[in-house]
Amino acid sequence: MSAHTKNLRNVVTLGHSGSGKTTLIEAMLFEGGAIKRRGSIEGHNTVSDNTDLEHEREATIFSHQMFVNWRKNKINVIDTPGFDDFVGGVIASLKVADTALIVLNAAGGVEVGTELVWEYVEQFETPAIFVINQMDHPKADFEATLQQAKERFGSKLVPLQYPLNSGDGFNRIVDALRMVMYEFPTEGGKPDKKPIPESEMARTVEMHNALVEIAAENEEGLMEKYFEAGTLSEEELAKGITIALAHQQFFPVFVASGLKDMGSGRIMGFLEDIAPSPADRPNRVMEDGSEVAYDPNGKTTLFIYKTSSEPQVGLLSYFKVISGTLKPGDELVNADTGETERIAQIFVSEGKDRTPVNMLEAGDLGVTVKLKSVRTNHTLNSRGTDRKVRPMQFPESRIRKAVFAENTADTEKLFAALNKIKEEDPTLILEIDQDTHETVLGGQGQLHIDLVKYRLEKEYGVNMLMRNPRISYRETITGSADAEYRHKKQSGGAGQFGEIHMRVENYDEGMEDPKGMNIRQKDIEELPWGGTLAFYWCIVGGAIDNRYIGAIKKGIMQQMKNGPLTGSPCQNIRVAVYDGKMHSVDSNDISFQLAASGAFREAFSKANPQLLEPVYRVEILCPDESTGDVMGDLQTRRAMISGMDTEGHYQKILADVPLAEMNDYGSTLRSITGGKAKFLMKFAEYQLVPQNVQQHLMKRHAEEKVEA
Ligand SMILES: Nc1nc2c(ncn2[C@@H]2O[C@H](COP(=O)(O)OP(=O)(O)OP(=O)(O)O)[C@@H](O)[C@H]2O)c(=O)[nH]1
Ligand SMILES: [Mg+2]
Repeated sequence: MSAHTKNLRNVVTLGHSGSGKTTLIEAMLFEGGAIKRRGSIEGHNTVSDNTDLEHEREATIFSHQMFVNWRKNKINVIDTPGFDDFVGGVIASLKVADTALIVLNAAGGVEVGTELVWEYVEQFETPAIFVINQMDHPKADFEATLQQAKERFGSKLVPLQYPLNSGDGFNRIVDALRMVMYEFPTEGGKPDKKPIPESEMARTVEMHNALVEIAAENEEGLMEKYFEAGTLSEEELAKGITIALAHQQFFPVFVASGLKDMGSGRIMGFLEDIAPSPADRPNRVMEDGSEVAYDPNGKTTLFIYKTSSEPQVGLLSYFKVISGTLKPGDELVNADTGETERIAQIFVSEGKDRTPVNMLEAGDLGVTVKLKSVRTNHTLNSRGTDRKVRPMQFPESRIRKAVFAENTADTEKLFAALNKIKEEDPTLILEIDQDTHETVLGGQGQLHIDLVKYRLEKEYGVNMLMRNPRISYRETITGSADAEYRHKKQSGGAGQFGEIHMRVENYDEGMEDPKGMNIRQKDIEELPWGGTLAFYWCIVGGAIDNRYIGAIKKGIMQQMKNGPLTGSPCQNIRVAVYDGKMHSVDSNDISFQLAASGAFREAFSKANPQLLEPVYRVEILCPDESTGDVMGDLQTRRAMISGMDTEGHYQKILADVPLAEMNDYGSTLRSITGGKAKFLMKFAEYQLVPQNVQQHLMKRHAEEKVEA
């Protein structure tokens, strides 16, 4: 259960939902002897999909860590959800995997889920192996799937195998690396190795030669030998393609049927012979740029890639040993919190089950319990080591809902439960919007949010309601205006007096200083809600004492927090205070604060105030045939299309879309493309709101003010 670094293979399965990842892993575990009988998706008894939620949906929702021994090697396998709403599991798994196993459905070709995971594989620079799976499916089409994959992923995709038959009777695979034909018994499992039929020889030799060329191209010494001898030995061939795979110069394509248990043994053999161990991967680059090798004799460092909680057990922390050899009882320091953690027990994970082990070498994956301060993305080090693994970045929310408890009395319970669920799921965001004061839950899609709601009810007994959240608008001005404002109060006791003359203008970074003013002080301030206040103090002849600057700025800021149009924060404004009056007895901070507020309000209102709305950069990937529908829908959302790119049979559309128009976009996109499109969104900037929308929002604000 423990293995040396060089005997480890860390594999992540990736691919469109339903391509057969979980089923294929089940076959691998069975062939490697990790399980005595193969479970199935419909039987709700696979090692990977082991939660009630997954049984109910018959799909993977969480990433799951398992392992299987294959000859001398330990293959750690992480299964990931193909459903895009759970992309967090894909990112976390790729972070610790050394090889990606990309599963394609031979009956479906390159589906959009595969497109998206490919982008992550490229980002992480993970060596990748493709499997054209479900060859037993009546509609399986190896050639068409391979063709699509080549068109999309490029010429580095090279088949190592092809099927001799497909559909119901599928049982024969020709292997061009080993130059053999595998013939499977009807029940699958261990194939007979047979000579390649004469009629297939020419094709297989051609494929074999293509592999020899890849090997030769990727190692200088081999190229010379290849030229001299016209071929390479088996060993040289293996060495060459090992290098090519490790450097993402070669993506081999395998053939399999996970359901019929055909082909998984050969894939594991390839993982053993050719795929990189952690020791063969480039050094890990830490946050400070330093490099750490997967060295079992180095100082111990762990990286936490996932946490989850289990009733009775508490928090489980899943990790990769980045360096050193971890043993039970080790004391490690959390580089993110400074807390010392004692690792009482270490386990290897087998889906739902765990087995304690007495050591894990660098590169291995494991799980531990009861750590106090540990969260996803944390690094733990042996004392005296100061490493921090670069944290994973997760995509921004693609759906946002204002949430509240059905019974107000449950509010505290709801948020405590949400915080717990969020701890296990870094793609879930829970925040109180500073402007709208709503509690907003952000996630990756409707299903993601629905599952949270479901868990709250089932596991925590609390009902959550949701609605589309209010948008945080901003206010600015497009013109320039002056105002003079006097604050004066003389009833009873001490009086108050302050008078301010100011000019407000729109502020643009890098603009020239205001003309005709005597600038005495200039403060460019980043506002807590985004944007800038450029404050110019241009008082001459001591009309207002310098000691009131603080109070005056405070007055301006108070007004800016609560803009005159809709009560939204103001931004990108330049204020020049150039004149005023003070009184030797009655002037004080509060007088000038109020005068500044008043002057700002007046000037702002005269300077052509405008509402700004958050605009998101949306990246959509959709099949060619749906492009028209997707564009048509975008037009109804006030979108500005900024780019289009062809990627295989897909179009990548870039558009800037106001957040107010993005409600439930995921569901709409799914319905207009039959679930064949994906999208990402990221805040871009605040932009002016069209006049009609501004009028509507101001009216709504005025009505709400009256109601309040
Ligand atoms: N005919 C056939 N069906 C398969 C094969 N592999 C999986 N299936 C079926 O396809 C469905 C989905 O299989 P899964 O293994 O759950 O696919 P997955 O890729 O793990 O799906 P997600 O977890 O949603 O990403 C199930 O009904 C399987 O029985 C195969 O090789 N041949
Ligand atoms: Mg699955």
